[in-house]
Amino acid sequence: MNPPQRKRPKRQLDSIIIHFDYDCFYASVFEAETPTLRSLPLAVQQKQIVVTCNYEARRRGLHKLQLIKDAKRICPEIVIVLGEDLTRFRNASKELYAFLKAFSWNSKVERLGFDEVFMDVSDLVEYNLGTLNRTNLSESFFCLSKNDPTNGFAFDASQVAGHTYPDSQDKLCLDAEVDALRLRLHLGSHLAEHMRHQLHSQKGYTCAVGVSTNKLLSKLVGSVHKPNDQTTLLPPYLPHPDGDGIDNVISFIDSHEIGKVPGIGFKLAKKIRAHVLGRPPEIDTNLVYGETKEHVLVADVRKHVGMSAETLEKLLGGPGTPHGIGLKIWGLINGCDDTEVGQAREVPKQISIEDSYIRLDTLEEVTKELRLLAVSLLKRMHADLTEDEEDQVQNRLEDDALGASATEINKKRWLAFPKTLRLSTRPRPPQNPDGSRNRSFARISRSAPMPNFVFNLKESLDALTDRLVSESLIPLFRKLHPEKSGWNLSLVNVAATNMVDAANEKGGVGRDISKMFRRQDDVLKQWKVKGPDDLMERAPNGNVEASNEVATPTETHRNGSEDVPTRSQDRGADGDTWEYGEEDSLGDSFRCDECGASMPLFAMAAHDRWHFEAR
Ligand code: TTP
Ligand code: MG
Repeated sequence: MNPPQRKRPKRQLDSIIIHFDYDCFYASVFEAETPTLRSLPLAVQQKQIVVTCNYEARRRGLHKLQLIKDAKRICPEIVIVLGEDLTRFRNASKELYAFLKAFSWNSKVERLGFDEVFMDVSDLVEYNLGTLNRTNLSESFFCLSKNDPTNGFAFDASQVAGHTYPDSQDKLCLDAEVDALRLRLHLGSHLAEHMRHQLHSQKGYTCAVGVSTNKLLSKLVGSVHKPNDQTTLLPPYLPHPDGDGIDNVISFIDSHEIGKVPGIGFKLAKKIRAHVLGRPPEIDTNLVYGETKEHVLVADVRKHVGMSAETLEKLLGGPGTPHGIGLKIWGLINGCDDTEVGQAREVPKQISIEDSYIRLDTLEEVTKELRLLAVSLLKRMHADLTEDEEDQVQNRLEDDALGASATEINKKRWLAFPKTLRLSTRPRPPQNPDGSRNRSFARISRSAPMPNFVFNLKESLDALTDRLVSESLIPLFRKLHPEKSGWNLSLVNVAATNMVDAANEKGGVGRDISKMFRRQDDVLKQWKVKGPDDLMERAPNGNVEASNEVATPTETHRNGSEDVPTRSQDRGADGDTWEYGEEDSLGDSFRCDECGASMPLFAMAAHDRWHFEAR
């Protein structure tokens, strides 16, 4: 028997989770815009890198994160499109997310990066389980709407839709007592298939889909059959009481390299591998994504002498890692993940815009760049945080009651107010005596209350930008870099954070623009600051952050870009732990100092190696 500390964590088996991963996402966005591209080998370029390519190109030997010059050599007929501007990907991601979300009853639909979505469909499955005719499972009907019993599709509940792990397609024996979990997974798989087909026929996108009982397993199992396919992890999910303790979850997860487990990032995997091997593993420099030559499988880790949550805590815990990391990782390598699928949000948690620079070291240049970033930020705030007025008449009535002219009413209204403006920079470390320079991803930041004037929809963008730069961003910059010169920045980021839904504002103030301007001073009064110096303190991670009522402790490390949830780590992220819902800890895009290519942090190590090899 296992010693008590090796006890396997308990698995929660109540939920049915579907994970969607759009196939070659950036390339698909271009294909959706221009369908004739579908039959051609297509690569999306950012600086000198193929960030992704379609399957036609992959058939001809191209792959993600390849140098453009190699791609051209291998496939001279390759069609290359530029993917530096993320707007079209962001928009497509939002559109597809909205499409999938429309199927949800409980709104537990969470985006991860631009191209992955988790859905908790437990309620839909449970409802349909209740209406099944157990004596005739093969002629079932899956109802998609509680209000309309005809809205749905016919399906065979005795079978799984798509592939399974393990690879068996036995029909459920109708006479035998039907395993309840298996039946729920069947239903989940049919719903997944239906949604996949709808996504394809109505939006033109294909994806790889996984169905299981938690986020970890659904994501992992979804990548078993790629592209344009789906896989369901079949029960048993618990070991047979008299058996050897191996169930499908364990046998599935055991075969993965430790660094491929979502939530076990590059650094954690490195430590675990070294612990299990008793030495650092050999790195294969020819492999992309920082893979190792020697694979350390989950099974090797799980069965390693003395392995337990406590051992992992001792090994991985310490400054920079959250408390309970051992238990969390022990859970993951046993197939347990109790992270909830996040509730759908109407508005992003934050909006941030950034750019990176080979050299940025004068105030004049900084001012110019801040202006460009401020324009983008304001445009994004308008695009993402405002909506068209639907109820003009109602507003007019209210407006008249307040004694204002109806003509003042703007056609847009704010959905949410970011209450904090944050400026972050990444100073370039000084040169070493040998002329080399250490790579640093450390950002420093300062925050201040978002000035009220930015919410004025009647003011011109130019005027708002000027004020934002001169009244807020430059002062923040001076606080961040008090020295007149001597700094050299490789990145500048401006962000609107601390989002408060307008609908949650007292009395729904924010839903009505005309009232908002009359009351905004009241609404935002609590965020007013007496003197910026009062606000600053050193955050635990060494960053300088604002600490007014606005800032929450977690914000000190929430520097990052986009309203994009965390990127997946399954390609060897360079981060530590992966919290599914935690935005932007890995969602940042980083730019290579050498060629300026922009990429997620996880691609940096591989990218560096390419430079090394290309020299
Ligand atoms: P991925 O999911 O890694 O790739 P993909 O969706 O293109 O391909 P697959 O079918 O294998 O899932 O990344 C999603 C998008 O992120 C991808 O389309 C392009 C972008 N991306 C970058 O911008 N830089 C990178 O380094 C990588 C790996 C991806
Ligand atoms: Mg993908």
